[in-house]
Order: sequence, then structure tokens, then C-alpha cells
Amino acid sequence: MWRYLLLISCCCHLAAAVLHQTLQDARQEQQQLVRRYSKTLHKEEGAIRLVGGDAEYEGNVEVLHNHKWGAVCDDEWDASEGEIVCRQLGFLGLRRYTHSGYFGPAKRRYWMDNLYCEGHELELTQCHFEGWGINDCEPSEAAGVICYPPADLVRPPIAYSDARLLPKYPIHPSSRLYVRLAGGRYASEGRVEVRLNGQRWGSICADGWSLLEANVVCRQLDLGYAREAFQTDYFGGANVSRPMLSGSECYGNETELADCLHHDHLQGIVSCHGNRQHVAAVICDYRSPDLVVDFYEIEQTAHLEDRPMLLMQCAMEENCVSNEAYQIQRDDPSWRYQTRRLLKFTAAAINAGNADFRPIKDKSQWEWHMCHMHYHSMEVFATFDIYDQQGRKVAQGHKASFCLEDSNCLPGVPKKYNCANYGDQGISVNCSDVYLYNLDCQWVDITELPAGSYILKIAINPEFKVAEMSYDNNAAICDLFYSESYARVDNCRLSRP
Ligand SMILES: *[C@@H]1O[C@H](CO)[C@@H](O)[C@H](O)[C@H]1NC(C)=O
Ligand SMILES: *[C@@H]1O[C@H](CO)[C@@H](O)[C@H](O)[C@H]1NC(C)=O
Ligand SMILES: *[C@@H]1O[C@H](CO)[C@@H](O)[C@H](O)[C@H]1NC(C)=O
Ligand SMILES: [Ca+2]
Repeated sequence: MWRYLLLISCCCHLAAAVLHQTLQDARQEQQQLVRRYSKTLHKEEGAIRLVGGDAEYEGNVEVLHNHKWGAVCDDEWDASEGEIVCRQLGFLGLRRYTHSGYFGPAKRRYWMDNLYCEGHELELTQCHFEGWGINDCEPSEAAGVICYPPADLVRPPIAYSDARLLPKYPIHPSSRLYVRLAGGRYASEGRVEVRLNGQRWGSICADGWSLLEANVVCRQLDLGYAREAFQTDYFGGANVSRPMLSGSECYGNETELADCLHHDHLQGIVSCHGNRQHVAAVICDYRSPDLVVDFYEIEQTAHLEDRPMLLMQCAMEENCVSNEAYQIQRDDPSWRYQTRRLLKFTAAAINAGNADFRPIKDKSQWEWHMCHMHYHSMEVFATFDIYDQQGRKVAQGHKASFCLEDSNCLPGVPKKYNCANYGDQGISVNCSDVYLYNLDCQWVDITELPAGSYILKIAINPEFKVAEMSYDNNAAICDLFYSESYARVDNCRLSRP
């Protein structure tokens, strides 16, 4: 009897203590929340907010700099950045990060591009980025988040219904999905119209419409490959053609749009956000480039180098070292004599398509990179990442931009593109652009990586921003063995970024 009472009393104490701790944690959390909100409220430098969503915990990200709000670009935007945003705003965490103007196009100038957060940052402005206002982004590249709703002590948890997180399915086999293009100047372009058996023709919601979906439409219609994917009313908007399908999401290799995922058409769910006039549209073309990673070079050339930071000032300006290096630069007066351990390798991209690969940006918009003395025509051309055996990213190279040129061509194919002297940039059919291991930034900084077995992933055109025939050959996934004195890369295979 006593024992039971004792036990109960113990339990009560314990429960009370836990509750007390929970309440204290919650209170602290709420105070932090209030502090961060007040930062937004009082328009302090570095404040962030979400715009364009249906609830306070979702939207495109905007950041305050010089008393002006600005957008954030989706180049290199992923879960690590989204997590910082959600936590900075006091939400419980990130449900999903969004890109391609998921919550509508950017309405303000871009303040931040190529953000890179390590995960410990408390605010977005503590992460690495190109510098205030430096970007190469179109309005359709706005970055956003959907956070978990806030911890709310007063109100019961919000019962939220988030249309964008509705389950998605392929078109049910009992229905047939017909597809056509309408409103274009040529048969090969227009808004995408669909008809489910028994219903009328309608358009597709613009939200999230990208080259992956557009490629499937062109393939299904025997019109070749997507040259452009638009979210637009240029070929007639939602007034002309009401959306009949939403949430469309293709992997890229589907033969028909019906095989891609969509919101549940059997339940009649059509959920559009962003600009409600805009619908999905494409331009198809039989000619298209197709870059392929040449992994043979990677396996042959991978090796380690310990490089003094003294020799890495350009690389540091271009974000080619891990964040720890910047900390050392700030905190250690003799930082120049410290070294970084680099995994270096040669990588090459071959154009095996039937059209030249050209940068998205016009020459006039290229950025001059003082350090490396050439123009960068494409901000995110390649990514180099290292994952552990559980699939967690443990190191990443920041070699985001390149100057594109014909380094080697098959016999009989003349070289056309050349970076020197403000030359035209691109990769011709049957030519390859080679990035030799001795180039600056052609590495992953692995100084903090413990010895072990890892996966090295090298991807080109990783965000699908330039049209290609296929993206299934744009990445090489390789085994990496690292023993502190040497590194070996082998068993590479082609994959999607
Ligand atoms: C679309 O319809 C809305 C409401 O009926 C109208 O205000 C708008 O002007 C229309 N837009 C176009 C492009 O026709
Ligand atoms: C597309 O690729 C994925 C991943 O490689 C594969 O699982 C799927 O079966 C492919 N689908 C088609 C239609 O080929
Ligand atoms: C590229 O090479 C392939 C295979 O060698 C050949 O069939 C094709 O005609 C070449 N294309 C051009 C434009 O050189
Ligand atoms: Ca490709």
C-alpha cells in the first residue's frame, strides 16, 4: 500500500516536474517567438516574412534589408534553408520547401540568391549568400516554405487544411486523359488543355509547372521535347479555359501526363494558388540539348589536396569552401596559414542531344567574376555533394557557376563556344565542357569529414532550369572511400540529380 502511494506520489512529482519543464520550455519558446515577430513588426534589418500563402505559416519568403522587403531566389534552395526560415518565424519546423514561385511570382526585387545554411543558424541572414541584391533570377524563381503551424498555448492546435499537401495520384485507370495545346501561334506551343472522359476541355493550374511536366506533354503529343515551360496567361488564361487539373507533378520519364501525379480528379479536386489567371503552357521542339555526366573522368582523377587558405581567397569569395572556413577567417588572425582538405576531381559534361546547350541568361546579364577573370553565364550549373550511408548530406561543394565552352569535340566537329574575350558561351552537340581538377573550386571541402565510406553525387543542370531531352543522365552517383590519407571514387552510375 505504502509502496503504491509512494509510487503514485513519485509519479505525480515527476509528472509535475515534466509539466513544469514543458510549460517553461513553451514559455521560452513563446518569448523567442514574440521577439522574432517583433523584429518583423518593427522592421528590423534581417527580419523575414511569408507572403502569398493562405495561412500565416506558408508563403514565399521575403527578407528586410535597408528598410525594404525583397524576395529570395530558389537557386540552391532546399530543406536546410527552409528549416531556418520556419524556426526564425517561430514555427515548429519545415513541412516542405517550395520553388518556382509556388506561391506566385516574386513581387519585389531579389535580395538573396544562392543561399546556403548549415543548420545551426538562428536567422536566414546568418547563412551564406551571394550578397545583398546580387542575383540572376526571374520573378518565377521565388523560394518559399510551408512550415508546421505554430506551437500555440492558448488556442487549440489549428486544424489546417493545406490544399498543396493534398494527396496526389496518377489518373485513375478507369478514366482517360486527353491532352492538346491551345492558343498558340504554332501547333507546337500553347496552354496545355486536358479532358477527362465525359467532361469538357480545361486547362491545368500553373502552380509548380516546370520543364519536367512540360517534357511529358511534348512527348505524349509527339512534338519532341519541351523548350520552355510557362506559368502564364499569354496563350489564354484561366478565364478562357478553366483549370480542370491541379498539383501536376511528373518525374520526367513518364510517357503520358496521366502517369504523373495530380490532385484527386475522382473527387473533383482542383486547387490553384499563385496568380489565378495563369495556367500551364509549353513550347515543344524536336531539337534539344542533352547533357550527360562523364563519370569516367571523375573516377580516374579523384584525389586529396591539403591547401593553405592563403591560396584560397578567390575560392572563398565564390563560396567554394565549407562554412567552417569562414568562421576560422573571422576568429583566427593567422587563418591564412591554416589548410583545408579538398577532394578534387575532373568532371565533364557532354552534349549528346541535337541542339546546342545555351545558358538561360543573355550575355548582357552575365556576371563578371573578378577573381577568376571570366563571366559566369549560369549561376547553378553543377553541384557536388557528399552523403553518408544513411543518405544525409555531410559535405557540399559550392561550385555553382561556370563559364560554359567547348573544351573537346568529337573528330570533325568544330569548336564554337569559348569563354575568353566575352565569347559566346554554350556546349555544342558532340562537344564536352571539361572542368579539370586543377581549376579553382573544382572540389568538395571535406576538412570536417571523418574517415569512412560515403556517396559522392555530381550533378549538372541540377535544378532543371535549362531544357534538355532527359535529366536521367545528369548526375553521377559514386562510392567514395576516404581514409584520411587517400580517397578513392569508384562504381559511378548515371542517375537523375
Ligand atoms: C477574368 O475575369 C475576371 C472576373 O470575371 C475579370 O475581372 C478579368 O478582367 C478577366 N481577365 C481577363 C484577362 O479576361
Ligand atoms: C522513371 O524512373 C524511376 C526512377 O528511376 C523509375 O522508378 C520509374 O519506373 C520510371 N518510370 C517510367 C515510366 O519509366
Ligand atoms: C554527333 O555524334 C553522333 C554519333 O557519333 C552522330 O550520329 C551525329 O550525327 C553527330 N551530330 C553532330 C551534329 O555532329
Ligand atoms: Ca541530360
